[in-house]
Amino acid sequence: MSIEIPPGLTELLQGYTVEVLRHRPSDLLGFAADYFARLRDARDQEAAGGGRRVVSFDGEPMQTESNGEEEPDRGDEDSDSDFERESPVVNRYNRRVSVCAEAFNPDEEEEDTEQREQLSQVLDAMFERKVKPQEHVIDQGDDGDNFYVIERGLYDIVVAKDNQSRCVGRYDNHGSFGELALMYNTPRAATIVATTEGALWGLDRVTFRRIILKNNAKKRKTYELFIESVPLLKSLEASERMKIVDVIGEKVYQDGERIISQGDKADCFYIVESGEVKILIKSKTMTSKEANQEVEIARCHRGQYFGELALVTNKPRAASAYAVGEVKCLVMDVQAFERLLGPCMDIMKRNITHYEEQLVAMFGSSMDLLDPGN
Ligand code: 1OR
Ligand code: 1OR
Repeated sequence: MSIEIPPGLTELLQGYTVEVLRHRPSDLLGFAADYFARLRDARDQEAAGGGRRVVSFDGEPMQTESNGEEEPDRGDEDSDSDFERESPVVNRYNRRVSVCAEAFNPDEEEEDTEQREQLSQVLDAMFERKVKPQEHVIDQGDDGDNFYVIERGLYDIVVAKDNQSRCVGRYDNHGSFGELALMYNTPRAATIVATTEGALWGLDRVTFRRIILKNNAKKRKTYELFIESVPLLKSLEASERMKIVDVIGEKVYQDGERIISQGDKADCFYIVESGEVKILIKSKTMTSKEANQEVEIARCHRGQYFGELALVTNKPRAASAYAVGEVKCLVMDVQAFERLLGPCMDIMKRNITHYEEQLVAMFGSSMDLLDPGN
């Protein structure tokens, strides 16, 4: 999601913040009201062609756009009386506040440049493909030519086994497919059929391999040790864990950010890489006043997983998940979850039974978390 920051906002807030840090007023709100009122007065005065004060909030001299002259320093110490007397200067030429305290890191810079280059290579190579209902985008058993990202449309995933074709899943207007044959040099593992009119973005095999395989190698280095340490994944073979590394993505959440919303449709599974995630639930059995209040029911830490319940039961999310502090999660889509985590299903189901026991203990037996009505 991108949010457009109005021009001037950063400078405005920076200016205010700096003055607060300088004066450390006890009444923040009063200080803010006064500061911004003075700022506005000064602006209006300037607009009316009046002389501009060239002193900062605390009386320090500074350059202005119009005259470049400095007012003599009156030697005043910082004090709230300055704050009362002086108008803040309204211009973008205020003393610059350093906003970037981070040290310059040439490795990161290089990586950024590389990522931008890769992205532009991918964008250059991508082509649009329109599809009609019943069109096969991929046929199981074929050699892999392209990888596809869904722009829109519904697509069934059909797998033939023992002479029987079975629809094992579906993409609903987002996601991507066709990576397996290209990554592992294997025949197409499934047939993908459009069930509506749709549009896809394709990427050719050569570009896909050049970029994705390189990134996969990097991902293996980054996540291999962590993935080996995740208790849920202990029962997998080393090669199966590697495939998990190939498909995972990383998402970062800020303190308080919602990761999962109770009642939403589910399409991915999470493993906590760092930070803490709290799980909150709204009980429907409570009175209407209380019904919207969330109760914390669990916390997940590094190496623990969440978001499996809705995928296993094929129901909406049973609870909400929020970041506590900054959180990094590894995320896997439902198709990869079903394809790769089959061997861990018993462990997850056993833990789901524990949720039910807890639920009964917390809310009484009248509420069934796994009932779709809830
Ligand atoms: P591909 O290049 O093999 C078919 O071409 C694509 O279907 C495949 O890459 C995946 O992107 C996508 N098993 C195999 N392939 C799947 C599956 C899948 N789901 C999506 N694809 N599943 C296991 C079926 C036994 C998961 C079903 C939800
Ligand atoms: P999900 O896909 O339903 C919310 O999305 C996630 O919260 C859920 O998967 C679980 O991974 C996670 N009851 C239900 N969901 C829980 C629970 C839980 N704990 C974690 N999640 N209980 C807590 C048991 C200690 C029982 C409810 C009182």
